[in-house]
Amino acid sequence: MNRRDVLKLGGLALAQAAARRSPLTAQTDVHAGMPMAPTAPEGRADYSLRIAPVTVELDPAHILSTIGYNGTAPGPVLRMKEGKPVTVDVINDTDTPEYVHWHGMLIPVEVDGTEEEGSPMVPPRGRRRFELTPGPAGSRWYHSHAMAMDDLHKGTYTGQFGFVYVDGGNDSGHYDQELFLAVRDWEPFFTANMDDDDDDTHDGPLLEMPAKMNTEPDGLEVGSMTYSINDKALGSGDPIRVREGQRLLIHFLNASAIENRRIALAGHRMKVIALDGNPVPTPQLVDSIFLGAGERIDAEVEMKNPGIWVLGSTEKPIRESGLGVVVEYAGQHTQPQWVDPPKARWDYTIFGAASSSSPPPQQTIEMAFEKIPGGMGKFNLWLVNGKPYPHEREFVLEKGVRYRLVFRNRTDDAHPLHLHRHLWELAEINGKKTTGIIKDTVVVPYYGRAVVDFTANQPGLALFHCHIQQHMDYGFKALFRYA
Ligand SMILES: [Cu+2]
Repeated sequence: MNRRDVLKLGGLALAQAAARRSPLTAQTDVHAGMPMAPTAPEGRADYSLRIAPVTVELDPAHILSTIGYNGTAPGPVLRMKEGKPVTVDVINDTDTPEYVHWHGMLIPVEVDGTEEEGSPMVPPRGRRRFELTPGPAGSRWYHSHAMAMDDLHKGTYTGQFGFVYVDGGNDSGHYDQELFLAVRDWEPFFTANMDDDDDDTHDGPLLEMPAKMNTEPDGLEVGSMTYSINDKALGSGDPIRVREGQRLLIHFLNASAIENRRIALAGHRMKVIALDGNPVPTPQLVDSIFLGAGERIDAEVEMKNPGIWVLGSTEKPIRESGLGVVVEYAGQHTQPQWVDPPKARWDYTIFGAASSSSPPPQQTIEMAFEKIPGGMGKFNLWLVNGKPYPHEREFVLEKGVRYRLVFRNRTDDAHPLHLHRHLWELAEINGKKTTGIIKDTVVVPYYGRAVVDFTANQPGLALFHCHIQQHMDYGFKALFRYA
């Protein structure tokens, strides 16, 4: 038993005790009166997803048991046509209720797949048919939206994730290869001394640093033992085989429940063309990309540096624990090479437009985030505007109004914030203005500020939350509703 195992076991017992004391485990019942989809569908659906235990062989030394879709983790890449309605059967071969969320789609609460919004669950050992109209076009993804709390075998800690690519009919298609690469952490464990790998988000002013810091000791957080891209650890499985002169389109997804990540392809620069599946106004070549949990990036890569290279995490210990894949040019026989990319801070605003074509916001909603340190053996709690979930009637939208959300991050972590069933436009990151970047998730830098605008055009409940599962489960969420 190594040190990490000890931490894992000790932390688990302590964490379970903490969870029993947490007032946030109690859920409000929002199911009353919700329309339910038929549970015994007739005929074949366009897609079916079977939720069941799977084995994932990251490499011969790391064979994991988790829950996946259709016998694999990640699940299949689902391709759908924008605006063409589809049916999806979800079959739940587990003993707990499940929710399949379609991240980045503009769809009604009945199919959005969250307990908080009142979407119908897929019952244990049961099934449910969903009907949805995919959109907008671009790289979306599907994943479990079950609460996990202190159970590291539930929700996004499991292998229940996969890409869904919505074809808008105008993809250029001038690529020699199209790859879907999901970045993952595995074997989560509770830890009291978390390395903050995700704090590499800015060197700007710490606009939201509190004058008086809370110096209480932090509670337990979640770390990981092993990592992968899709279902393989670096060096295991097939390399990505390329030829000189090819152009690749890579769809990246950070499907981690736990961490934001920086990724690079040694020997190459990548041209970012879309963020969260939405084309950016100004594509840019970068040495590395930064993906908050839940975010996607589409990048073009020109293969013009023959060799055998590593595409993976820029952090050596993470890469060496599996987060990477070998990219091999035809006819090369060297060892895979890694080269650290130049240090650069991630800056969304370089992909923005020079001038705005959006209407100005009519109303502003302030959202300040705080962490209440849990102390030894317990979990931290997260507050939005000083209060825990559910913020019953705090965030009420009027249909048709354009809102500005001001995110004030008064914590020492970078949080990937996500609003369901809506897309927002980045307006400001740490005081730096931008326009034209459409996203569904944004990383608000530690002690920093992000400002986004969106038009309230999706009536129904909409869940807002941090995409780090533990943060969401312990208070970092709020429900938006329409008047
Ligand atoms: Cu968070």
